[in-house]
Amino acid sequence: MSRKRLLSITASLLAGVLIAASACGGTTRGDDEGDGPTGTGGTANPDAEYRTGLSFAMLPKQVNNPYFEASSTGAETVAAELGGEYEFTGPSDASASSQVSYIDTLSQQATDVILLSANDPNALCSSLDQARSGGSVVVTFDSDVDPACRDLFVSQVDSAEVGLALLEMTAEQIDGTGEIAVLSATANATNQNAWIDVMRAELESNPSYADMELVEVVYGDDEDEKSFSETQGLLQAHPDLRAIVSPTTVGIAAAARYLSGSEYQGQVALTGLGTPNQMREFVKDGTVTEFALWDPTALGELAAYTGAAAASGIITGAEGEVFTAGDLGEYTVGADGVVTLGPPTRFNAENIDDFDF
Ligand code: RAM
Repeated sequence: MSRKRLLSITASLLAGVLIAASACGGTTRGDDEGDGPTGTGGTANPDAEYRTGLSFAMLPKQVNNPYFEASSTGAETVAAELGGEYEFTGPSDASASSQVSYIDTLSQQATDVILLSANDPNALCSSLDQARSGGSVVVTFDSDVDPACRDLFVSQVDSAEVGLALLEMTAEQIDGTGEIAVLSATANATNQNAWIDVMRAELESNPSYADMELVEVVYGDDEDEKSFSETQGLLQAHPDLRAIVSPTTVGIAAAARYLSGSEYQGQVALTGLGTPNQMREFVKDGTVTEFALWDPTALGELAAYTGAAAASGIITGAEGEVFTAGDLGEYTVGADGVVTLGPPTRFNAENIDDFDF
């Protein structure tokens, strides 16, 4: 029996007990702040208060990435608002094996809420299982694991929407014709792979893209230097390349730097997902016309609120549960424990100066 199924049976059995307890004047989970981590799996109490004093840790794909630093700022603000403790910790390379020991340490520290952007959908599962059985709530954000290995996933934008936006921007910049290539992050990244799958499916099925061909996907591993040299490699291998799509903030910034100093500037289009602060100079010098992203700070905030809501018993991760994430407003848990932030924003010469992240 899957863990989810077991939890939902346990939840139904507990429901009767809890209803009886509250009829007798029992307290909400939000009242007993002194408790250790609770994990999810009980019955949601939408009227419970957020617990204070929770310990939060954000474990990104890798540190030293402005995207995750922005998410961390958001999560830290929420932890402070809720009177909790906060830690940002993780490896300098975006690999799953490097993330394992960080999860194990957080598990030993009995961290209440672990916010994780995963470098692999399956490789972290046994460490995550251990953390959860010790009482930690595990919320993935940005890049998910197998849903059985976490409590909830805070998704930036629906994957299909990201894949479609990437193709749409590409088609607009090359008049829907010619060879395109993808410069991705790591080969196992759940988020980038989901977006690339959507792009491939759409290229095959949508007649508007019949004249565009995806000739290669390369991996810069979310490392600046590797992404830079993979860009060079793509341009050398495909003399007819019209566009590079890089669905990673590290990749697109490195590719832009390469293009801006090369003969390909203005000849080969570059689009994808980037932070306005890293991309501003390349929009201004004409290397890049348009790219997109969501607000990574708000993503970190929503992840922290989601984890706190689960650790406070406000939600359990079941579809349809509703909670309020501070000023971000009300969110509803979707299928498979997914909470979605919202649509991406496109950045170009007209609006890039309005953003600072
Ligand atoms: C990089 C990471 C992250 C991704 C963004 C768009 O910072 O790969 O996971 O969501 O790019």
